[in-house]
Amino acid sequence: MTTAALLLLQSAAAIAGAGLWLAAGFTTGSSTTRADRRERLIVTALAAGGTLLLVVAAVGAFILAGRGWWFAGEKVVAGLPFQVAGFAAGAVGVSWWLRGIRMPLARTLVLGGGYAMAAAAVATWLVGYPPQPVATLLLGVAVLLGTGLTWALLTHRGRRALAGFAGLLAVLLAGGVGWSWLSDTAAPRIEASTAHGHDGPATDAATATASSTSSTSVSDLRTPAEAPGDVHRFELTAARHDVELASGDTVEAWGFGGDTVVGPELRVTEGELVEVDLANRDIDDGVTLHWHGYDVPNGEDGVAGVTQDAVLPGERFTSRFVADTPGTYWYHTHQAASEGVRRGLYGMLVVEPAAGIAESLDLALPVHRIGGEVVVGATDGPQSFEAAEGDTVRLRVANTEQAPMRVTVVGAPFRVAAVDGRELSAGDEVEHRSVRLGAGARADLVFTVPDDGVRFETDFSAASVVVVAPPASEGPDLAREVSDVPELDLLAYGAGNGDDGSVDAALADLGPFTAEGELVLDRMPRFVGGAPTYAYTVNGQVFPHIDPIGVREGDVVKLTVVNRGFDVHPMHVHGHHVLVLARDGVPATGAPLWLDTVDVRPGEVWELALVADNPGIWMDHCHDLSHAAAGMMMTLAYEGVTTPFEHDAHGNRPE
Ligand SMILES: [Cu+2]
Repeated sequence: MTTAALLLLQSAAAIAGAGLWLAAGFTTGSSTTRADRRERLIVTALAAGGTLLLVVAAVGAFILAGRGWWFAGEKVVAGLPFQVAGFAAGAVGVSWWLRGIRMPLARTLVLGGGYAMAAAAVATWLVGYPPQPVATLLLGVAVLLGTGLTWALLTHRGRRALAGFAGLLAVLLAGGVGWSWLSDTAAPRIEASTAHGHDGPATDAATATASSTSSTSVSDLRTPAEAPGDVHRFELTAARHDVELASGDTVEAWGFGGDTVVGPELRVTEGELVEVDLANRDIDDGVTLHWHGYDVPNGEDGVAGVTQDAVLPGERFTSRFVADTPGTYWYHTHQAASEGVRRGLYGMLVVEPAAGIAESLDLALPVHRIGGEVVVGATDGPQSFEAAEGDTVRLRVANTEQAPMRVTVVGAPFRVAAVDGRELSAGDEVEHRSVRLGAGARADLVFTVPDDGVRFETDFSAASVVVVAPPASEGPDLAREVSDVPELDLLAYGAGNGDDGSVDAALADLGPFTAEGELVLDRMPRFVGGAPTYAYTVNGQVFPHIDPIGVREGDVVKLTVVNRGFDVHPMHVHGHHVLVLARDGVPATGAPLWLDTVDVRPGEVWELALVADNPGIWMDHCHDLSHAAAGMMMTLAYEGVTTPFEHDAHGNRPE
């Protein structure tokens, strides 16, 4: 059984088990005399069924613990004690009730047991991972107070007892909500902790002096004025504009210029110095330019509230970076992006190798959804490109959407030549395979055009297909559902068995790990920006309160990313690529796979290596941008780097 299915089954059993015990408690009725045979049968059956489900939940928790403590921590540490105590109370209560003795207390025990089991079930959402002692304690007190209130009701203790228990419960609830709200107002945790070297008040002054002299602002981590390379300049103006889609619909889009949904393609050559002037005409929320997958200096990274302020209407910002890494990238706003990117504030960035492109045709096609249509490149609906038979084509595909996408090439074998802007060595040609791209990810597909051409398809839309074919042909006439095409496993793709080409060799080149980080992804109720939210969490916290992954320049960082939730999380790390070591304990065996966006499905565990070679404060977040807006953002922060920008000032919204 998959870990995701186990998580679901375990939670369902815990909830249903508690539900049956509570039902048994309510069925014990209000009469003070011994129940009739039918009532006794019902209560016995409910309690037995509830107990069976609790056993299923407990076994599930232990199997999950075997898959990784991240999946089961709170279920074992908090849930199991609640369940055992609840069962003990409930069993005593039922046995008394069946014999008709100590009636009010018997029923109180059955109901109280049910409350404890319910607390165990909700611990998954309220206590989470890592298990929080305070939340566990509050749950326990709530169970006791609820049981006390029940006892006061059943024994007709009078108003004072009732009001006492109800009042304490209300205080507890208010305290829990208040504590959660207070955590939301606590100081942000965006910079690396400077706790290193502190060993007492006597050295505080010295440490402060040392760190102030050695600290660097993100504003100083810009591309130097004297950077080498011929300048290749672009101007982008962010503005609202109406776009007429091929479907005939007009959508109100936000864009970086032109009359299409997508912004202009920025195509540069390796070695050039790229300068992009951004102006904001009328995007009231403000905009920025983030170079997704291109590892620019930190000050050029374009994250509002972390590396710069949002560019408001009438304002400008110039990004500069040396294009020294050929590959396929994209750019988009990193200010209120969950709305801005969806509405069209994105485009492609292609860095061509200085030696030129080996293929005869080079296409860069982002895939996006707007106004209910799927736009491939600048076109929704079918489109075609001409190429002669025998021509080679490099198709650079970017998923600029929020959900994973599967793509395939129909009519010819193809090779995955690059992923996330990094070439893959010696991948074989494959046929009848699909490539899965998480939100934000890119792949370069290379193929040779046959006499009747090829068709490029995505599982986002059967209508928005791209045909590449000789002039006389209309493309291959093969009906195929992308979702039916088996998925190519990129962890086992490409030459990895040679001495030099393997993941192990790539890892050995990096040297031993000197730092580590663990990201446990989940969904829990939290305050986000002052509003109660069913939030997306990392290690039980939401932005900006998630402890950063703190590193020093030169560190080799082992990252473990775990998804305990039921949503896919395409985790994107800025300024760096990560080498995939293993997924669910299975080592990567293909060509070394360097990603900037790791699509972590429910129940998955990814082990990654990152080289800290680009100082700064870097966002590390989910690229399902609605998840990012609901808390799932944190930083990879270099010691000694500070930011003068504030995540909640100047209209900044870093997501
Ligand atoms: Cu997510």
